[in-house]
Amino acid sequence: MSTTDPDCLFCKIVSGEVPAEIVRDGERVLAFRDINPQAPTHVLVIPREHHPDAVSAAGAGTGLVDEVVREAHSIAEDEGVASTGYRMVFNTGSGAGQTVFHLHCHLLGGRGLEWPPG
Ligand code: IU
Repeated sequence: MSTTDPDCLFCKIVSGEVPAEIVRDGERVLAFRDINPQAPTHVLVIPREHHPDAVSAAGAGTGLVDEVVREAHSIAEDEGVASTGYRMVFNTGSGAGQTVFHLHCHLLGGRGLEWPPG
């Protein structure tokens, strides 16, 4: 299976073809600030490999979802939002608002987060 998709926006961020404000540049995982932030901290954590969503990556048994979650928590600590609470969101499917079909975890924090979400 190919680990990149030439038409995928986040694969282009991984390759450097599309610019992003990188906050973590790991061996298997990359994190960058969302260009349309919904909270003072809004970081997207993605695997370098292309997987359309969290479920397909988990099904592949790569451990990447674990790694993404651990990285998001570590970034939350660095951003100073871990102690007050933060949200991780994996929009899955277009009906849930997924627009980029490359697994990504939205890390949101730094403001009050309501429940239920919109
Ligand atoms: P979604 O869960 O697939 O809707 O999230 C995609 C996110 O990617 C969304 O919050 C966009 O603002 C964000 N994004 C980005 O950070 N950089 C880009 O170049 C583009 C979208 I296009």
